[in-house]
Amino acid sequence: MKVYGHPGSIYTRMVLATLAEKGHEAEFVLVDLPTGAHKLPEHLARHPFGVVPAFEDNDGFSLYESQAIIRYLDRKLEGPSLVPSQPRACAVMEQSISVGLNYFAPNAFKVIWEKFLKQFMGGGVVDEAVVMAGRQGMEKVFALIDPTLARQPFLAGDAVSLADVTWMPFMAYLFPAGEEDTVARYKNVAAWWERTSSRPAWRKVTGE
Ligand SMILES: N[C@@H](CCC(=O)N[C@@H](CS)C(=O)NCC(=O)O)C(=O)O
Repeated sequence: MKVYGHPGSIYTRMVLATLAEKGHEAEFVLVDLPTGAHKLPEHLARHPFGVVPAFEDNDGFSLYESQAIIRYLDRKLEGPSLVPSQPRACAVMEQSISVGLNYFAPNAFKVIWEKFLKQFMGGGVVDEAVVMAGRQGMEKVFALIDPTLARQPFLAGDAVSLADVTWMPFMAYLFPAGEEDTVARYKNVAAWWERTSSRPAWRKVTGE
């Protein structure tokens, strides 16, 4: 199996975290985002929208889009299931993934971009209005999930799932972006982050 991506890429990390939680490895093929390798014909053949990650199984079966890849890996590989088997629990996981991708991620990314990534991509002054808007949107989501995380250790219940795998790569960049105080205001979110980010699987993803 091959994963085409970049080790710092949020969406690539969802795939790497899934593999690590399942206890599997894949060949990692670097697509060097800073040099624009993702826009070359070679990569466009793997991903028509020219982003990472892309995936190829041993028999040549290929996929793009992280959500499709992580579901495929979960179903195909042996190891702990990352999708609850009961219909309601599974729907709750999907709801959490959807909240993560549609309401948390765009807001978190505004803050991550302004306060962390922008400096590596040609600089420019931090737009405080964008940071404020992003932080506000993010806090609305944290306020929603904090009581849930008081009752259960992981986003979808008692076990780590694809929901945690989807949220974690965004969460991780809030810290180099200097948002630890924002996270700390939601003590159950902070405890969840401590719990999930100290897992060997996540440490493997970040190379710690
Ligand atoms: N919907 C895609 C999003 C992938 C994505 O946005 N990847 C980023 C890296 S985290 C990327 O390749 N960005 C390069 C670009 O947009 O030019 C997925 O879930 O896989």
